[in-house]
Amino acid sequence: MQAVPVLPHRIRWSAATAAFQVEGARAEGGRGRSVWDAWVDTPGKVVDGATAEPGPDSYHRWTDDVALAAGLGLDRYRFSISWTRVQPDGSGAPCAAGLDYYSRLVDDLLAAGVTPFPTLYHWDLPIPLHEAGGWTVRDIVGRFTDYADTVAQRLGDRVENWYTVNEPAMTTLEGYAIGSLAPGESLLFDALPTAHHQLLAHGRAARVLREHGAQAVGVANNHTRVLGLRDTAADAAAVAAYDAIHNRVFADPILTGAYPDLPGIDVSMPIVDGDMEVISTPPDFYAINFYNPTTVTAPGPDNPIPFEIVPTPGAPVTGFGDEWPIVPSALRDLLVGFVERYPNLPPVVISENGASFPEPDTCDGPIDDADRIAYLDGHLRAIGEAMSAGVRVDEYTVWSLLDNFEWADGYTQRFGLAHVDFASARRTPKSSYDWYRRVIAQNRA
Ligand code: GBH
Repeated sequence: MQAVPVLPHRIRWSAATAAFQVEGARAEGGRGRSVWDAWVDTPGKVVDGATAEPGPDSYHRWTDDVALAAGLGLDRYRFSISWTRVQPDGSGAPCAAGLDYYSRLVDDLLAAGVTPFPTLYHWDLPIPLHEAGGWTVRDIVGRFTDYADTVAQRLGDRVENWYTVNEPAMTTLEGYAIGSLAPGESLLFDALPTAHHQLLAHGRAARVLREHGAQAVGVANNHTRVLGLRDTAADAAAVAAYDAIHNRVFADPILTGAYPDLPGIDVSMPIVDGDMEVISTPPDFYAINFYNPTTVTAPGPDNPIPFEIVPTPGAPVTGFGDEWPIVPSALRDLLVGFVERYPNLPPVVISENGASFPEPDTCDGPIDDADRIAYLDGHLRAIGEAMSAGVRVDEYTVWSLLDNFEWADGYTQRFGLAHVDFASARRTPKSSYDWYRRVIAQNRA
């Protein structure tokens, strides 16, 4: 058996899920509907018409998830809270059953020795708020802050660490710019104000959470290392443009207090006096979801977009194909590049990292997911190299604790350390689960 990676310093170990992807039970407990309910109920939006129900059915089987987390020896478990379970219409009085569910989950995690690390918003925007303009309008900021306050009133006595918003870049780019994820808008660059409203919602919610005793609050930003296809000035310009729109729009405001220049993109952010101070309140940690690099090249002459995304030459790929090249060194380079770009970078939390590969729908025992182990092993070694080069990394999180509903890809992409038979919701640890358990134990030894 190959030795597991051992990092140069001790870090915390975690694994993640998100409410819509694991809970099922969409009509139970007084839960309201989100843009993702509308999306899965629209024919043709999700592969095989999957509706996220029952899925892993964590609304009923959360104790199985707690047992999986404890069995790994996790320090922390990252899960998300469904806004529509807590405030079914996105505002107003809380729904007791929703808050009770998360309160039990928190209690059971603590009893199992696992620290809860919830995310307030992992893409499930309540429908009434979407109809009022969603993340395109400033009103959402106050709604989100009120939601954060409602959750913190109930859980703040036991939860000290919070993620506010998951991957604002994906909501802006996939949700509002190109429409490959809910709510499915095609605003192109006019989607950029949704970035500002998400970051401001984070900043305001962070203040409220701290008033309720929170110790550490951050955004979980999705970042990619941007590579040029060719070594030309035109491709370097394409790299700068894509890096600005995917990475810097979401990182610079937090870490420098200003948006980057967006060459070739004609849009201004809806900034009101004081916003940037709220957004750039020094964060306790900087969370990064990392999956893959992105290779770009200069656009063709009639392309209004200043870059073109192309497959990464020579890279093996995950179950997503060319969209998802496997290049672990890109994570090292990204982390080292971040410290160079943002000298005041706080300790980094890797809030998601993982991969999907084709796996069977049913199994009689542990699936031998050697490809997932190789992916995680490579990325942990890349993190170790970044740490040795001076990057402070405090925590690492695998996406995902268990197979779940993979958004537009339904149940066709499995990311779990544990296999889920979606006909019975039975969980079966894969080889990678045992491997991750050994990684955690060895790194503590
Ligand atoms: C993260 O997104 C999410 O936080 C998490 O919920 C998700 O399950 C995980 O990573 C794996 O994807 O081509 O229309 O099918 C990372 C960004 C967003 C990239 C969805 C792939 C596919 C959209 N991912 N996207 S589509």
